[in-house]
Amino acid sequence: MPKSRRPLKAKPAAVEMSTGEATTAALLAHGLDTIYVLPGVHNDHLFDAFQRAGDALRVIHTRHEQGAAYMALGAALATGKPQAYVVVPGPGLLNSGAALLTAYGMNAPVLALIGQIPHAAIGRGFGHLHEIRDQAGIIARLVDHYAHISGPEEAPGKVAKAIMSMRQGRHGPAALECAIDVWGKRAPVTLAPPLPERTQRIDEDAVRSAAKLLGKAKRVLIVAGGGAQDASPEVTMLSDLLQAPVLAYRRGRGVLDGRSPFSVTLPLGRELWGEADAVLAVGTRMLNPMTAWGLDKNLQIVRVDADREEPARYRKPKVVLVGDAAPILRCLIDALAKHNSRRTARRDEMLERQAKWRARLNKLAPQLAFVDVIRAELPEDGIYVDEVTQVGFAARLAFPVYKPRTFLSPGYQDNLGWGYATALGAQAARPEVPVLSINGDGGFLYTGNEIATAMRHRIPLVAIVFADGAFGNVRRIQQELFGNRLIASDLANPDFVKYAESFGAAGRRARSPVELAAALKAAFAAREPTLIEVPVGPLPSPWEFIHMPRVRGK
Ligand SMILES: Cc1ncc(C[n+]2csc(CCOP(=O)(O)OP(=O)(O)O)c2C)c(N)n1
Ligand SMILES: [Mg+2]
Repeated sequence: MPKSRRPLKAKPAAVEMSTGEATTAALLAHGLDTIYVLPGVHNDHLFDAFQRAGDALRVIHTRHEQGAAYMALGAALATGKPQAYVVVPGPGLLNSGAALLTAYGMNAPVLALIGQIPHAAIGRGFGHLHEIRDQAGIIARLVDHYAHISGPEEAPGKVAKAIMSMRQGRHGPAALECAIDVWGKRAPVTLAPPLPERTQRIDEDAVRSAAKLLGKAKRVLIVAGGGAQDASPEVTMLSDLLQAPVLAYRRGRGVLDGRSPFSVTLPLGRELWGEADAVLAVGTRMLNPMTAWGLDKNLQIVRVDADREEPARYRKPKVVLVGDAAPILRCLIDALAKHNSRRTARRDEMLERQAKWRARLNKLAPQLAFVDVIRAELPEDGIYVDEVTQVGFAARLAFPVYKPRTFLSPGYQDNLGWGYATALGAQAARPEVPVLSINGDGGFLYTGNEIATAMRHRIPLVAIVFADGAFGNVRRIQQELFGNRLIASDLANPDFVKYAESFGAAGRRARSPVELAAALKAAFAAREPTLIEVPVGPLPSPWEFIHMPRVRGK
């Protein structure tokens, strides 16, 4: 037998490259093929490395750093995979801050690559361009994993660790910082493959306890959060085995197909919470149900969470299962074979209760008419990106989501203005499916400048602006709770159709749900950047369906 010429485990050869090149090579080795950026002198050598990477790396430059960071966030949420953005230090970092904060709150794998002043000057307060006091400290407060790259040889390892931190355990953002005079430094570098994922150990005793508890319970409610997005088949099967409705309000939508009568949002979810004798919470903080709707000793809780700290943060549950949801739930399904009770089918009951609540929600009929049109026109696998606006609030209650990762809602930050740029990132990362961004006129102009980015990079995002000439939500609160003493809530708007057209994008106006249906049909067929203005008047308040009183406990 001839001797093999290729040793199986050869140590990869060192190649001389710059820190920027080593970082770029490491990002590519981890499967990142797009990067969202706003350049500047601190990162010039990194950008030169991007340029040299050629077609291997798509570089999408935005018009504001928040746009770059939100785009990376939208791409991460739409794909479930790590995404990265690059900004200059100081103002660049701070401009991206709200998006990074939101990525943290949403456990989204977003990597921030941030420039720095000259290495030797860091911490000395000389007043270099874009200097900010204790940048490392500021970043470290925003993300769980932060590292400083001090030279080319350490870049691959630091990128690998950062990316590992973003997808291991509780997912989330990470940041890497590098000085202006270090990105271009050259040295021999050994590139390494991505770190192997650690296999998780599942606590079989806890699985058995959970199966016994849930198997015996008469009325189980499943609560799904963002951590359940990759466990859709398992949650669906458990819902069936336990005849348990699945409550998801924002981050867990689409885990159970919204066409199932067992798929529940608010307010029906609260009613079911009040009746449940057991809850299976999957990848959710469950803050609102526990604190607003109440707890008592008749409600036994099983929590599945990737973060060991999370389950007992507010109240210690009966059973805790730590790790990724899907494999844990598969073990739970197996264990239930032995412990589950015989159950009567709840399908008819759920159909009836869904219909009853939909009738009560008719108070929001003006918004719901738009929600229904959007659902009818957005294809089954289309991605809907939420905003802090009236039609958005109604959609959180009544928009049926068919598939995981197709309803992106900003989580507990609920930060106005995240929507357009986040949707642009989702569309850049998932060019094969239509993405729809909905906005109020207040929120839209936070990142509406990124229509320029949609045009420059031909990203065919379709967006709606519901224009009521106001921070409508704030204005209604002032009217209803503060004796109509209006302050800082009226808006002077551009003509949004002309605004879109001035960028070369398609602008349309739709004055009714019927006209919106036609505009959406045309926009999804054209596949070009489109902005649809929908003029609206004041809309009825959704809050009685969202902030609901206690149903159990004291
Ligand atoms: C970053 C941020 N700033 C402020 C707010 C407070 N806020 C909530 S809703 C709202 C007004 C939204 O106005 P608009 O986008 O026009 O939607 P509308 O309520 O009019 O439909 C404001 C200012 C917020 N949620 N996030
Ligand atoms: Mg408004």
